[in-house]
Amino acid sequence: MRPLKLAIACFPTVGGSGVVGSELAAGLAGRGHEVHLFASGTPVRLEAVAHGVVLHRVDPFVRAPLLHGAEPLALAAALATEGGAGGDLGGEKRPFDVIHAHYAIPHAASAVLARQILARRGVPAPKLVTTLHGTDAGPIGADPVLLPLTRFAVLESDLLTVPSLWLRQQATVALALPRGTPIEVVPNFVDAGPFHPLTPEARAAPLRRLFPSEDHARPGRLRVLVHASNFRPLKRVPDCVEALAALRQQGVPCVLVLVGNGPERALVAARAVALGVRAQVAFVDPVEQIADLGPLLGLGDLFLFPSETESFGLAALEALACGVPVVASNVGGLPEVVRHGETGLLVPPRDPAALARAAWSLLADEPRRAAMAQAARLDATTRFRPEPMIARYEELYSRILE
Ligand code: GMT
Repeated sequence: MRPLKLAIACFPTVGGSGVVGSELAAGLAGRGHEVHLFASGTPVRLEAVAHGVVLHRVDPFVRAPLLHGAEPLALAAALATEGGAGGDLGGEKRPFDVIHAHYAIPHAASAVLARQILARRGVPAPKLVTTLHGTDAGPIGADPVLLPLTRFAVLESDLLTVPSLWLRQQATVALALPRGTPIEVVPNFVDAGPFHPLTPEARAAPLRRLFPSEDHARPGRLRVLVHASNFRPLKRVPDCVEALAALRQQGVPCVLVLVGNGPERALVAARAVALGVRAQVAFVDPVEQIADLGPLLGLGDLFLFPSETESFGLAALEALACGVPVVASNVGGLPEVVRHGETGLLVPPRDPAALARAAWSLLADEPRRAAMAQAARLDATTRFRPEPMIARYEELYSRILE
C-alpha cells in the first residue's frame, strides 16, 4: 500500500480512546505512513510509543468572550491548515488521505468542518473514518441536545468503526441510524510487552511500600485487588471498596490498589475510612507519579471492574494481558473481552455483594485462579494482538480510498 498522509484526532486523557489513538498512530507510522496526531495535550501513552508521529497540540482557544473555549473549532482549523488549505491558511501542504476521528463528538464534527474548508480551497477532501467509543453513542452523543449533530457527523463519515459488537448495536439504536448503516467492529488491542505477568519477587517490594502496615511475611498470603479507571461515577469505584471491606470481614487478608484519578477519588477515600479499610486501600496515580500501568496492574491477584457500562473496557484487557483474572460487571462490551468462567467472572452491575462473592470464589480457590490467570494472558495476547488490528484499520483506509 502506498504511504498515506493520515490525521488522527483523539482526547489526550488517560482514557482508552486516547491510548487506542496513540498506539494506532505509532503502529501506522511504523508501517511507513505519515501520521499527524491532533489533541489538546500530549496523550499519556504517546510519548512512550510514538516514534515518527507528528503531534499537533490544538489550542483549546479559551479567550474572552469564548470563555468556555472553542476547541472543536480550533481542531477543525488545525486539520484544514495541516491538510493543505494553503495560502494564507498555512502554506502549501500535502493533503490528508484520511482523517480518523476518535469520537463523533466533537472530533468527527470538527473533521466534517475541516473537509468543507478544504473543499472551498479546492483541496481534495480527505476521507473520514469515525470510531465511536461509547459516550458518543450514549449519554453524550445521543442526548437530544447533541443528537442532530452526532447523527450528522456519523452519517457524513465514509466509514464507522466501533470496538465491540455491543457498541455497534447500541449506536445503531441510540443514534437512530438508517437500517443497514455499515459499522465495522475493530476491537481494541494490547501490547504484550509492557503488559506482562510479574513474578512474586517483583510484586513484593512495591506491595510492602504501598501497604506498610500489612503482614507481608508469608508470601502469597496477602491477596491484592486492583482497579484502574478515571474514577467517573459510572466506573463505580466505591463498589471496589465495599467488596474489599466484605472480604476482610470474612477474614480474607486482602488489600486494594486503586490506579488512576478523577471526580470520585475523594468520595472513594471517604468510603474507605467509613468502612474501616483506609489503610488497606492504596491510591496510585500513574500520571502524577510517572509510573507505568503494566507493573501496577500486574500487582493484582484479581482486577475489579464494576462499571455501569463499558463499550469495551481497555483497562480490563490490559489486566488480562498481565495475567490478572478480571471480575467485572456483565455489561456492554465486557463479555466480549472477559470470557466468563475462563479468564474471569462476570457479575450483575450495581451489586457490590455479588462482586465480593465472585472475588471470594476465586481467592478461595488458588488453583482455579492461577489457571484463569494463565488463560487470561494467553487469550488477551492472542485475540487482541496489536498487529492484526492496525493492519485492519490500514485495510479499511485502503478500501475507502479505492
Ligand atoms: O471510560 C471512560 O471513561 C473513558 C473512555 C475513553 O474516552 O477512552 O473509554 C471508552 O473508550 C475506551 C476505548 O475504546 C473503551 O475501552 C471504554 O470501555 C469506553 N468507556 C465507556 O464506554 C464507558
